[in-house]
Amino acid sequence: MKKNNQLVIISVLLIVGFILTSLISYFVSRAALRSQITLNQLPLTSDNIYSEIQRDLLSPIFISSLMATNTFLRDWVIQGEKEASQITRYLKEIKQKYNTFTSFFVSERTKIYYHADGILKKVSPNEARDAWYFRVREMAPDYEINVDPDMANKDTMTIFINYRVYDYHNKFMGVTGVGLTVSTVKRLIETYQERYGRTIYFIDKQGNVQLHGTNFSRKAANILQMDGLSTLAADILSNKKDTYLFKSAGKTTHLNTRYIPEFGWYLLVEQTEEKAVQRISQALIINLLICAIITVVVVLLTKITITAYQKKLEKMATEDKLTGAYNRHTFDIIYDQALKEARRKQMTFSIIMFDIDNFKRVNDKFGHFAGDAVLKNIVALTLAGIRESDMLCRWGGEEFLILLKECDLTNALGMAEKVRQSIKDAPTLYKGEQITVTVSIGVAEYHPTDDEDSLLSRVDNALFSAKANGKDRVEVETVAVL
Ligand code: GH3
Ligand code: MG
Ligand code: MG
Repeated sequence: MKKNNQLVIISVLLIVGFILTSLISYFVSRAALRSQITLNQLPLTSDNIYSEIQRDLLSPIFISSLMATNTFLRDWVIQGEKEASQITRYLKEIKQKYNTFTSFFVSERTKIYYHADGILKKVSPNEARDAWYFRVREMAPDYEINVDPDMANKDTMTIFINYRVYDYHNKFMGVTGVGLTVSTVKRLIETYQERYGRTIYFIDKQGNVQLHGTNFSRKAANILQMDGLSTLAADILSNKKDTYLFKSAGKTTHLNTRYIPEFGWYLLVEQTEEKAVQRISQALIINLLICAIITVVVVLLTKITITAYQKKLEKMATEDKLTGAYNRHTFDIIYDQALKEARRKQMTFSIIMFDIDNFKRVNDKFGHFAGDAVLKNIVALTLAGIRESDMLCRWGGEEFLILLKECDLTNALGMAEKVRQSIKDAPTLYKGEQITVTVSIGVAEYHPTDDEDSLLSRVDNALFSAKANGKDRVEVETVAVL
């Protein structure tokens, strides 16, 4: 019972310890992973995309500035915009040479919109689509970058560089510039999506999705209507912070936002943590499995060790070290049981007591170790001669007791004689010497009037008689009948 308690405590300690360390390492890893996503991966992606966009815009801005200061263009306008073919040829050359998506000029005087393929229309302040022109006309900086559908190209989403044009007296005379498709930005989005499983898209200041990759799975067109994002929309659109965490379709999603002033848009980079967390979860399961195996092995080993140790202790407590016969302490217990049993069941039992004759001489002649060998040999011989239910005990130095259960005096006498003879007949071999010893034996049978001492003193007397009567013999002492 105690042994099992210890095992239960060890198991519980191991299991609790293992589970705790495994869980702690799981949560630490997950926190590290999350901060890596939010502090590292997403901002880096956002930075990269932003710097690519800026790099892509650099050369169109330069081209547009050249167009705005081009003397041909300005002279042609000053001279009254006579031949439209001249300006469209110029715009076409710009478009072809610099591989832009479109190129244009809008005249302030005539409000005509010229582009590479001819005259498109006249811009009007009443037309919402032309609002950009009237905005640029009023603005202070030399140019703006604007993302709009291109009227000249089936309303393809286009990044326009709108550059103000002045005549030689610094008077505003129109707007020129080039347009680029958003395909480069789109390609960038795809690359990041494929390589890192990130979702990248742009929203305008109202939250409308303006640009996204091919596998964009959100159904709503505005983040205000998006699952998980709607509650964050206000913060995102006011640029309150740049990292967010939300649940969408049951997945924990990390979001990084960045305002792109060139477009007036927000760049949103999202990543779910499920895949990466899955790896950590697998590690957790493997950890727990290993821990379970270790626990089972440790508990088994402990059980085996404790059992073996306990057996050893039991042996030490009950047996005589030299001979392996029972010790006196054990004899007391068995003897007590035998007495009680005999009284209760009205059964009999007998006791044999024997002492080696002239043992001192053996020690003197052959040495103490030879004496030990003789003692061991006698125990072996005796054990071979008695029944399994009989119990041999080393009573003193070279004195032994045999408790014979359910055995009357006659049988006990026979047994004693057998023991005496077998010892006499089998000398002990020690370092080439043959040591023959004899034993004197006393026998007594239990009598219902016996207490603990009386039976033992009878058998002791019997042994004394055997010694007195010449040793190497068996004597009996019976209860004196009054
Ligand atoms: P007796 O026939 O009268 O019994 O003569 P004895 O020589 O056997 O006399 P006694 O019983 O007095 O001597 C017992 C001797 O047994 C003395 C002691 O040194 C020896 N002895 C007791 N225990 C051990 C033991 O464990 N090993 C050895 N080698 N000798 C022991
Ligand atoms: Mg003796
Ligand atoms: Mg003795």
